[in-house]
Amino acid sequence: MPLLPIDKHRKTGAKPMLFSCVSAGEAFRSLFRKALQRIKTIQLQAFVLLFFGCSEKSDFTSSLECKFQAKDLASFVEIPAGLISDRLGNSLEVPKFLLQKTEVTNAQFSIFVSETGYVTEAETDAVKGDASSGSALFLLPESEEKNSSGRPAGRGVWTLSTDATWRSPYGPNSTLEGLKHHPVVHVTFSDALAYAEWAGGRLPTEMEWEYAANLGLPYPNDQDSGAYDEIGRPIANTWQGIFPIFNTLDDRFMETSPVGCFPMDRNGAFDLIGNVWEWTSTATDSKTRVIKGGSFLCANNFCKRYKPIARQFHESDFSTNHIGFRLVKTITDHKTQ
Ligand SMILES: [Ca+2]
Ligand SMILES: [Ca+2]
Repeated sequence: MPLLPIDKHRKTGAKPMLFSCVSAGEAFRSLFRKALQRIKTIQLQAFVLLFFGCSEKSDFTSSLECKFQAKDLASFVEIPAGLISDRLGNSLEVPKFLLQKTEVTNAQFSIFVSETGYVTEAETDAVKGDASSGSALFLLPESEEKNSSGRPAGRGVWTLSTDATWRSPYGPNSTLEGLKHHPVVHVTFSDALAYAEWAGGRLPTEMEWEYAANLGLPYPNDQDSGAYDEIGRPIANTWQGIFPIFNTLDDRFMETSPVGCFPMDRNGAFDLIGNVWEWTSTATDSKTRVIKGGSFLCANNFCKRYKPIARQFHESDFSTNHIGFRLVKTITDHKTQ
């Protein structure tokens, strides 16, 4: 039996019928989530969710309305100077800098491409027809319906697709329709650098990103507080449920969400935590960079790397459908660069 009513709402705009563990109210959900997290095996978690925790739900939490406003696009917030501990435990001073409020969107990247003629690495690979090249695409678990793009559903696995590019984020025959304000994906580190140079910004260092994300947490001493509120409600786009088997969609979004749909952090920025991983300029070796923040695929049972302190290494020339980026700008006296 299919487990997921996949995101029909993306096409229709209608509120989705969700299978969600909230039927007895928020307090119950919090207790249920904690109990579920104590159950060690994925199979048993799935059994408990299916038979005790999930009910059909036609109305979604009204507190999670999209906060996106067009003026936030390409706008920045100032992050004050401060100290952070580096990986060796040394205190590192982070000068003040400007942080882009949102992840770079498809609309923004489209302007860059139209003005420069830039071709991303994934697109170049596709032209070459190299079977070993392409961009990584996560195939969603089987569902009753294919999503609006008609992309194939899988069993919650990764595949390599030469047809998955920033223009076709869901793979073959998909388009950017309805995704204008979603973060651009299928971009490599070089693609992000090219955009940054054109836009007059740069990519953050790992420490800058982590410092800003820590400052933005609702509770500075709680690394989970950027993803879930006090009673366990999602406040960032991650994966609720058992990854990669099914997603309860407590946060509404199976994949990327439009930027700014979750609460603003204490810096005035959006989606540092979750939605898409974000490239940083910090290299771990000649071929990899650090990415930060986790994505819509981060679940408590598998990946909790939505914590600001968490880090992931990723090949610089390899793109996926859950990695994007945002820009920062250096503040030098009264000038920015
Ligand atoms: Ca989600
Ligand atoms: Ca993010």
